[in-house]
Amino acid sequence: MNSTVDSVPYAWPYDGTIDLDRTALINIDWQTDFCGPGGYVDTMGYDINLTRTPLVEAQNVLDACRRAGMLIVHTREGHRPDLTDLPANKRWRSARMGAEIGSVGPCGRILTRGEDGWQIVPEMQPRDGEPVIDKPGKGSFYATDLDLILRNAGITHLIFTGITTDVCVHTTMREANDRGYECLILSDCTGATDPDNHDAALRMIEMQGGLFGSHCVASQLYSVLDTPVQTRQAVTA
Ligand code: C5J
Repeated sequence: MNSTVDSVPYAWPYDGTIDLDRTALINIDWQTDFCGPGGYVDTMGYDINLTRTPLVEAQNVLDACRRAGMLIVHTREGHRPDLTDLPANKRWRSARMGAEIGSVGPCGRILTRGEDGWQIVPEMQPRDGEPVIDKPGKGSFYATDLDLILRNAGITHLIFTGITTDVCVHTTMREANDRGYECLILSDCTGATDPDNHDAALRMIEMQGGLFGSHCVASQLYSVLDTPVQTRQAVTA
């Protein structure tokens, strides 16, 4: 079994050997609002196949990490039903896109806790015991107890799947990096509403010797987890 992942711009992790007891898988915002028909991203007019396609490999990674016994954490972006945690500028910008947060769309109130669109899609459903972090912002550390949960569990290394690459995944990776977590993003388990932004987000990570960590495709991780990987059919919207 390999002890490091063949990733860009350096073999991950920086400290030489993966310790699965200190490594968590973080699944960012696999919600209908970001990858399902009638959700927030769809209502804004973006192509949800871009955010839905990486679901297949993300599921494979989730299975493999569960079998490896790793801590699995899920996040959800969304706001309180009374919208008291929704900044006025975020609301205004969403309204400009015809998808005002808190207004009623095909999947219930957009990006609002408890609504259908806010739910994590069935493919990535959390299991009992896996922490779910509700966040009002793009970053998963801001205004949440994620850091406390990770530190209490002895976690020092993070592996990311999720959507979108350039927004919530990147923001969370940056927040984690500043807190000293060693981060790896799985490039085929993330997607953006613009393919160029996805590519650019990965390129940014490569700067300065690995600005926020490293990235690779999921198949590079499997040799480290050393568990059989299930193959799934592609998911289309
Ligand atoms: C966005 C996210 N793009 N989960 N949220 O608004 O990336």
